Amino acid sequence: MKKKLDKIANDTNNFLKQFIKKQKKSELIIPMQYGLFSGGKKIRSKILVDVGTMLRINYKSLIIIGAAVECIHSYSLIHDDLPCMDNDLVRRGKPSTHIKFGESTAVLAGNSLLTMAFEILSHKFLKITEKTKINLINKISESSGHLGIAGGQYLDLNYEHKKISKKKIIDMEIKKTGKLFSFCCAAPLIMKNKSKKEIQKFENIGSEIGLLFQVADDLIDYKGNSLIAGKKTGKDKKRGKATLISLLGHKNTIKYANKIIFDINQKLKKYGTKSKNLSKTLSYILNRNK
Ligand code: GRG
Repeated sequence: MKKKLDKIANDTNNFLKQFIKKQKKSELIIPMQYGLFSGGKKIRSKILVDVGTMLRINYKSLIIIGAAVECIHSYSLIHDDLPCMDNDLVRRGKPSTHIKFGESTAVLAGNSLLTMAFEILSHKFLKITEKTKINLINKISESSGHLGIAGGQYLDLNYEHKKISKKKIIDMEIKKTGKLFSFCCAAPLIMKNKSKKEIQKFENIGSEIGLLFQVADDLIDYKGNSLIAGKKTGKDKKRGKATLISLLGHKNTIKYANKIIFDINQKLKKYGTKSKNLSKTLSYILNRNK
């Protein structure tokens, strides 16, 4: 599993390096590269490759689409660390982008990574029909905006120091983290022109994977080692973040996470051995320590 993930990370980084190299230079390239290449796991690309391989989509296209996803993901991390958001000084074991380059540069580098995702998806080297490109861009935009990452982040900040119901916490975590995973699960079906119903089914699986990922992230914050995690831990409690751990406790949250895995695996059963890689990725997500 780790070997496959590292290969995907490597291929994605190589693609992005080449893509940036072919562009005209600008002052923002260095902070953008800092946000992109400072050691992210590329787990979203792995999910995309797992689902895409189930549908026999060629690896190269999956890496290109994953690269666009990773641009949006890196953008969200740069902005998440800003003083007006979670105010984090360290990310992936290194100074956050705004600590290294200043706040305004970090905002602009983040924005440029967002738009780079659309440059990648609309580029001619992605050998899919124009219609499919538009459908992918439509879905990834929806996942990133007020109904997705940005909206979820708004709720996350708004819920601090408040008593929030389980339903609302789950909705917030699915938006903030789950929607990008939904895109990764839906993209291969969009590429294969599957029905709306089938696409929705995989979007729902993606939301559950994202929720699992966020719960695992909260568990790392609760009990993890900051040196291994590459970021400060124990922050959620201090900031009064509304998490499932704060509501259900540590033990019940682990049970809840295992139940998510069980439910997803039930849904994947009908795909037989083709879904084996995706199932393995789920266990990795829960058991990771960074
Ligand atoms: C990006 C559209 C957009 C808006 C910005 C700041 C913000 C609004 C959203 C923040 C969302 C956020 C940071 C959610 C947390 C998701 C999460 C658990 C990130 C950690 O992901 P990993 O562990 O990171 O995959 P690596 O370092 O491995 O890449």
